[in-house]
Amino acid sequence: MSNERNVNGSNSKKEQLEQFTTDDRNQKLTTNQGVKVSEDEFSLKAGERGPTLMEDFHFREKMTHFDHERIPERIVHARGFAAHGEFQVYESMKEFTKAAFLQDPEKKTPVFVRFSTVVGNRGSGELARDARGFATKFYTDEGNYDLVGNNIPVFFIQDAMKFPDLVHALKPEPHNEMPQAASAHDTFWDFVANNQESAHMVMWTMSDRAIPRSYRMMEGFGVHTFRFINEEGKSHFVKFHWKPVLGTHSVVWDEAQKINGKDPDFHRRDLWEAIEDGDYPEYELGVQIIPEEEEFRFDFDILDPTKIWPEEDVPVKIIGKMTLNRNVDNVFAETEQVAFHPGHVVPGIDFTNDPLLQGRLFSYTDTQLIRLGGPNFHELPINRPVCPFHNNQRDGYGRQTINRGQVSYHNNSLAQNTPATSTEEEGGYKHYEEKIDGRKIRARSESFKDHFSQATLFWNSMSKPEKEHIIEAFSFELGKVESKSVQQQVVDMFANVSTDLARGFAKAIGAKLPPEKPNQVTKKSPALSQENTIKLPETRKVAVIVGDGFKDLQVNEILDELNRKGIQTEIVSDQLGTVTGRDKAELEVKHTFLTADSVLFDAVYVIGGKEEDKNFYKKATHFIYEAFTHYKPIGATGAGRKLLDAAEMDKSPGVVIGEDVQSFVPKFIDAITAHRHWEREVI
Ligand code: HDD
Repeated sequence: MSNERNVNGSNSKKEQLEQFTTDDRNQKLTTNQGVKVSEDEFSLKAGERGPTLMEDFHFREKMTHFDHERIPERIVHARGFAAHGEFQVYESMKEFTKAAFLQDPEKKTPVFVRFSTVVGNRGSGELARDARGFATKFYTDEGNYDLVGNNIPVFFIQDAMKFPDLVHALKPEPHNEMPQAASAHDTFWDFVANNQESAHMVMWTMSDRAIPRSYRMMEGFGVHTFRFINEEGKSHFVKFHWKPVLGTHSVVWDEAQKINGKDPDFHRRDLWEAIEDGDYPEYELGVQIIPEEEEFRFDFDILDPTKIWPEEDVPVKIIGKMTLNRNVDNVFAETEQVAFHPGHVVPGIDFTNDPLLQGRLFSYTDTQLIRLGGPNFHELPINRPVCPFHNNQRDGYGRQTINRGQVSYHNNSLAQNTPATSTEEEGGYKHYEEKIDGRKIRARSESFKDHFSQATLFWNSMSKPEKEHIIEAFSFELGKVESKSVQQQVVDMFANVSTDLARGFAKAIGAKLPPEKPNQVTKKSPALSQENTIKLPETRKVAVIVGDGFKDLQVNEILDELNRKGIQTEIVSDQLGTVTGRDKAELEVKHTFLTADSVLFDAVYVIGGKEEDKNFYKKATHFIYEAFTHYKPIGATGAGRKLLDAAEMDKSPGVVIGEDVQSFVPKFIDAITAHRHWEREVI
């Protein structure tokens, strides 16, 4: 494989991967030793009814390989899905960083992004209430840079020392391994109440952010404060953001739970299909930058990973765009074997003393050693840098590189002291020379001790429906907790955030209400509310409910208009095949009421069928009503209107009744663009 420095950018990773990619179609079946196989169904036996023979090398090889197919799943973020893409900076970031991939707007850097849930195992449902991992590997010309972030900008704990405790509390309880992929259980909430630094992140995980509509519609955050270092060696503090071009959107909790049953692969399917359809997911990269001199200007410690830098105080500068444009060829080889590490940095990006980040810098390589079975995981195709790599590391399980020569040490004279180190000017990584003067101490800075102000800031910034969702989420989660004491501890803890919040869920779980008192913090950050996000109709999925004998003459025109706007329409009926209208128009049915469900769509468009077809209308009504209770846009034309009248939905916000293309389509598109209609009264 080529080990030459890549100059032309965008496809360098693809080209590299192609050298390892094989297509077994139209090939002869062989053993792993390349011997052609004559028979692949019957083991070699002593007689037709006799025992299998040891000498059957084909059987033994096939079975042994199968027996060893599984590797340990990730201790966290086990359930994930990934795609390839590219990143391009909008303008040179030279002023702040010398990182080569952030200099040239013409340059495309290949990326590989893995999205994940945190808690559930590899086969768990994807709509769990949970943070989502958002890990990006940039294959830069100076080596791999990994931005290993989440869709929530803060973390549960302030020191990596507590990570094993957090994960033990969050994972299924050890005595009965329940519940799967859920934080709604005693040990998690016991951890929360007894580790109050978690307050801010818990606010996020109880919010709509924890049940995204799509990986394409969630933000990403590097969480920690990192450093940008420029050519002159000057350092700026930086936080990284990914902003989805489609805006940040969520589903509702009842819907999330149903999706987990109807389609546990909902998020991966959504990402996969979008890429297959050419609707490439896009995210803009944003940075918040604080000059070194301003480190202590804020009422929080910028090294504390439980704190955001409110965007209104430190604006997010948008500096580039990432486009995901290629699905993987093989999930195991790529998505499962990719190894991320926040310590994979390139010159121009450096760390800070955030104690959570510092601990992560140890953990990620360590976990790959067990998960990927040894120190050579960097040689796996997906993990290889696209630039050359040479050093004196040797051997180990699964070593693939054949290093020529007798020398594998430094310093040496036999190989003229090569591979040689590089000066900073030549691109050698030099750690930022921060002055450190301290005593060894196990302690936490006083400046990390305010656990509630930003939790209240988050609460204050929510819209009314978002606040209601948070109260419902706490009520659900604590309603599943058995210990009354833990329930009460959580109520008392969140009374420090807002007594409206704590009293709201205390009532629902029958706990003692804390006394009402005004919030300590009154500040809001509008950027935190999803109500203020970008709203676009593109790639939204509409279920079109139609039965045989439908009577809308303009159906095809309406569907065409919606499709022209990038809205996807899929016909749902009571049987597969085609449905025929009164005017003989035909529509191809994609799903039946059995194989599809309203929770899998963003909106419903009701055309209806023959009026006397009671069975069709019964199923259609259930479908539509469920979408209605999830605040989804609903449109109806022709006989479909009667269905909405009958269920008294017709006058509700987000319900669009139309006669013809001109009056119906624009209003329905607006309703779809709005995503959900929270002002709707749902009984
Ligand atoms: Fe972590 C995986 C994100 C704190 C230890 N982490 C992992 C992944 C993401 C994150 C996205 C999955 C990467 C992939 O798709 O392969 N982790 C975070 C964020 C954190 C965080 C945003 C806080 C800001 N993590 C954190 C701490 C530790 C770890 C404090 C331990 C000290 N994380 C791990 C790990 C994992 C991991 C055990 C499991 C699988 C892996 O690394 O490759 O090492």
